[in-house]
Amino acid sequence: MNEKMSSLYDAILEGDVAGAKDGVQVALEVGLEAGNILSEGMIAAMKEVGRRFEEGDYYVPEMLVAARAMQAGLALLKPQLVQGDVKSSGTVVIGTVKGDLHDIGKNLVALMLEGAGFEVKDLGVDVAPEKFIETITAGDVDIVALSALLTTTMPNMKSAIDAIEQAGLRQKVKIIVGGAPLTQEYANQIGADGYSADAGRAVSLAQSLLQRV
Ligand code: B1M
Repeated sequence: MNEKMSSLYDAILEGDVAGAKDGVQVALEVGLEAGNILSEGMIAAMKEVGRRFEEGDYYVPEMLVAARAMQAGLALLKPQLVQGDVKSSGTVVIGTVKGDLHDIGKNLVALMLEGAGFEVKDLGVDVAPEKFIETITAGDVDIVALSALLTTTMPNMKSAIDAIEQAGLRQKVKIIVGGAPLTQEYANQIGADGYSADAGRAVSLAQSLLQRV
């Protein structure tokens, strides 16, 4: 790994907010590409954090400070990530499903969608099905994007989809799902219209579902 990238990676791993900001700044200054900084320097570090947590080397507080450092770095990278000339239109309501507090991936998806021209209503984390229904009912929503990071909260995606169906709103919106434990097969099983493994692909998925590519 590039030396600049590796100090960014280490800063996130250590939960060093100032180091993560410096790391992003320096990586951009030396001309590294924003997408690479994100995937190799930052997302890779969060994967390592997860691995260390699984091994029992890290605990929740370490995950939390790493997440803070990641978010601080992301804020600096945001202007570079959202550059692009493809502009779409449409409104996406996004949220991490009930019971789940992970928001970094969801925030990235929201950021990329905004960068591609979508209007994004971000409902945050731990979002109950009723909140999605309320938002769809209140306005013009084209796409509902659901995020889940825990195997225990994945079923809450199905609950949200079922509730939208029961409220008679299913035909009004496309529903897309994503998050580390998800698969295309699971998305099919729960009746989603699409699945994407990462934020970039969430944009092309949204565009293709609205046929605005
Ligand atoms: Co948690 N956590 N966590 N955690 N955490 C995981 C997910 C875990 C895999 C760690 C591990 O064991 N290896 C594990 C889940 C295991 C499982 O379910 N099988 C886990 C656990 C167990 C827990 C707790 C239960 C721990 C505890 O309390 N004992 C607890 C649960 C709290 C809750 O939610 N109720 C918990 C808490 C936390 C923190 C709060 C400390 C913190 C989150 C802080 C925050 O988000 N603000 C945290 C963190 C940081 C992680 C890891 C280390 C990193 C997650 C992350 O931000 N990744 C994570 C380990 C891992 O993922 N390997 C872990 C970076 C991010 C960019 O990737 O979110 O995958 P990701 O998003 C990607 C794609 O998935 C996709 O695009 C994104 C960008 O490319 N995507 C979508 C995501 N959402 C999408 C939606 C779409 C499309 C694509 O819409 C269509």
